[in-house]
Amino acid sequence: MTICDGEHASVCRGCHGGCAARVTVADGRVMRVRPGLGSPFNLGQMCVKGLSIPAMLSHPDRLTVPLKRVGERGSGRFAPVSWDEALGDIAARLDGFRRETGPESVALGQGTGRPHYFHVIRFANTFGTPNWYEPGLANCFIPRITVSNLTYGGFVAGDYYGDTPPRTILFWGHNPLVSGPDGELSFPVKRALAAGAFGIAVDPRRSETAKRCGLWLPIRPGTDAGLALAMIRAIIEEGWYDRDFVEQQTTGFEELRAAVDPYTPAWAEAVTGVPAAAMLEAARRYALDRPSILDWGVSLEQNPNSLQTVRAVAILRGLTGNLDVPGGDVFGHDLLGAYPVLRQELPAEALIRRIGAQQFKLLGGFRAFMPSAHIPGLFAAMRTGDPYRVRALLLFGNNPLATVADSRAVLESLNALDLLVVTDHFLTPTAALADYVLPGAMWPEIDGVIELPLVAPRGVCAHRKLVQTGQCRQIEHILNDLAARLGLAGADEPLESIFDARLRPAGVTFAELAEQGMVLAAPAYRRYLEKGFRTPSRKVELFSKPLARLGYDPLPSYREPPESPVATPEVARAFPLILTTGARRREFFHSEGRQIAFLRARRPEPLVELGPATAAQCGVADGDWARVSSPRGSIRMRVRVTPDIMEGVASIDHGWWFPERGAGDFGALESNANVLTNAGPPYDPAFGSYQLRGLLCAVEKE
Ligand SMILES: Nc1nc2c(c(=O)[nH]1)N[C@H]1C(S)=C(S)[C@@H](COP(=O)(O)OP(=O)(O)OC[C@H]3O[C@@H](n4cnc5c(=O)[nH]c(N)nc54)[C@H](O)[C@@H]3O)O[C@H]1N2
Ligand SMILES: Nc1nc2c(c(=O)[nH]1)N[C@H]1C(S)=C(S)[C@@H](COP(=O)(O)OP(=O)(O)OC[C@H]3O[C@@H](n4cnc5c(=O)[nH]c(N)nc54)[C@H](O)[C@@H]3O)O[C@H]1N2
Ligand code: SF4
Ligand SMILES: [Mo]
Repeated sequence: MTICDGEHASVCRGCHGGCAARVTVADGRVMRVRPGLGSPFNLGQMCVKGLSIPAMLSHPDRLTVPLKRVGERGSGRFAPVSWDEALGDIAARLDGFRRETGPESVALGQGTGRPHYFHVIRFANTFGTPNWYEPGLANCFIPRITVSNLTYGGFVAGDYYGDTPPRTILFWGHNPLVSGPDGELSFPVKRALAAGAFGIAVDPRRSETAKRCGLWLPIRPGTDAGLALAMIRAIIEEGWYDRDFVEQQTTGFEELRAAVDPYTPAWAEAVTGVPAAAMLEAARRYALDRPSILDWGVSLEQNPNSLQTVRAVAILRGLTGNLDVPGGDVFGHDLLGAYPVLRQELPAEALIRRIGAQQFKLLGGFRAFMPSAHIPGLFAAMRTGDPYRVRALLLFGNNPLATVADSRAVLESLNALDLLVVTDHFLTPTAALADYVLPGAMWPEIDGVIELPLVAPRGVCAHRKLVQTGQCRQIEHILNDLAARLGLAGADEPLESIFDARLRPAGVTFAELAEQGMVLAAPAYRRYLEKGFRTPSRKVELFSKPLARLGYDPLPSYREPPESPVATPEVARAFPLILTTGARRREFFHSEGRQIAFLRARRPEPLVELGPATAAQCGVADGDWARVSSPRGSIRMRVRVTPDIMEGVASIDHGWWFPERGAGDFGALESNANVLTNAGPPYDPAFGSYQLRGLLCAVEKE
């Protein structure tokens, strides 16, 4: 159903989503988008990405019909075909792979936090393949979610919405004023800082968020566990911890105290580069100037020590009692029921064949929160056939050539496939390699339900399809169509009845919620006083027995990044700078948005940021084009010299390609951060996280 002309309440899904929006439709087209009013999450504001949606919807390069490849792979030559022909052929080929080499030889991939997230998992389960992925997971959010569950029995996010504002906010490897909706939207964070909360930023860059903080702790990328362990030690030794909370609500305090003993402030200063006085000041304020929020980011996960890094930071909340209190970090409410992903349809033997499941138990194994395949392993299986050949890949809103580590290996893997199907909004470098490219709908063109904040929900919203562009389809409908052709379970269940079933705990139907816009749960605090925490001991587990049982260290520890001046001094001679990649930019969501003129005008080129002394050392000046190299390859980036970055560090944008050059030559590897990153071992032993931050590089004038 499409809706008639006029202004409609909707919800932006331009990133992980959730801003209330008002969409003006005329003649079946979106003419204008404005922020919706009344949402506590976006406070009547939207970002530039969200406001770019009219330009995205009607962009001349937009995919509007299914395409079939007619030239060589990579030639960029496609011909339009009907949906029936495309899906008929894809289904027949999937059926063939299923019979010839087993369903696990077909893999599914999707982008980060998409509206169709659970439906892709549902399709994988009913098709019988354990091999699905999302490009984050091992490197984005699964460590934070799993560690929160293990340590305090649920995910927490900052309480920016209640009557008690936070007094201190510790931003750790996180820049929410730009990156927004990962646990919070930017707008309430900005409000809390403006209202006087004292900010502390742990970041090699003085980021947009750090600039509004009272204390900036510039840290050597990849060494966060060292700083967190030293802060734990200081909080214990100085007696800054919450004695009552620790005594009554935690287990393993003495074991923790002994484990952190070696991590003195002097040791941590030498390892992390953060001055000891600043780290003590940060620890004291976070522990004592309460309530405090600890807002953590993806930087903690994009390294091969993600489990223990995230654990060390998570423990700070448990020691200081900043958990589940007004103005601290709070648990979510179960406003939505589980999505029917039909997990029972996936046979037990398939689970064992999931790539990476045996090795990375908290990513792909039975104890994993959302079991998925290990991306480097899966892409290796495509090109090497080890442990078996993955022959087909169906992608739904994912651009691995830009966003997965080691782009050259990704390219080789994609080229080795028998079938690559990409559903996207635009012809991306990845889509240009596909056998079929399918046109996906954008958020004003779909029905959806979303919880907010995304990870510790307090509210739930719904939005309806408002317009139709060309033959674009909502991905859940594409998957159901394929499922019907393959005779899979649940193919005919209407999306609206899934939404209705999920919304039962919120007490509304999809139709009602789309009409009223949002249901908010009343704030609730200190629920642990009644039932304890949802861990085996009912306490905050500073020492984790479940981790020990799985063969992982029950207490956090520091490991030097495997490629660093300390670990590999011989590599550091040729590549003397510390590399970090992917700090978010307001204008772009990962590899998206480069074709939108007003976004591109604001940020026309890929940047490498360097401090003045480092730039001088490398012989580059602000505005130069430079070669940035790592042991894996080299790319070109425009130099920005700024005092707002730690000396000795190079921070580069990720997600770059050049849509204006046309298919076949998108410049996919020219300025692509992932040419420099590492998809090889060592991996985090629990999650299989690989290295996107804390590597080595060199910069020289082009
Ligand atoms: N070097 C480096 N690499 C990184 C990171 C980093 O920090 N550094 N960050 C990593 C992280 S945390 C993540 S989550 C990943 C993100 O990786 P991706 O999810 O792959 O990134 P995107 O560029 O957002 O999305 C890929 C494609 O999905 C399409 N798309 C978006 N939404 C939809 C939709 O609703 N429907 C359809 N049909 N298509 C859609 C877009 O047009 C785009 O072409 O990148 C990772 N890669
Ligand atoms: N505009 C925009 N918003 C986004 C996205 C986007 O692409 N664009 N992507 C979304 C996704 S999928 C994600 S995962 C989130 C990520 O969002 P965040 O979690 O905020 O992560 P980043 O912006 O990648 O990095 C945050 C800060 O960490 C710093 N940093 C880099 N390396 C290290 C390190 O080793 N240690 C420490 N302590 N800090 C380091 C960077 O300088 C940066 O300022 O953003 C989401 N929101
Ligand atoms: S923050 Fe995300 S949801 Fe909000 S306007 Fe921007 S893109 Fe849309
Ligand atoms: Mo992410």
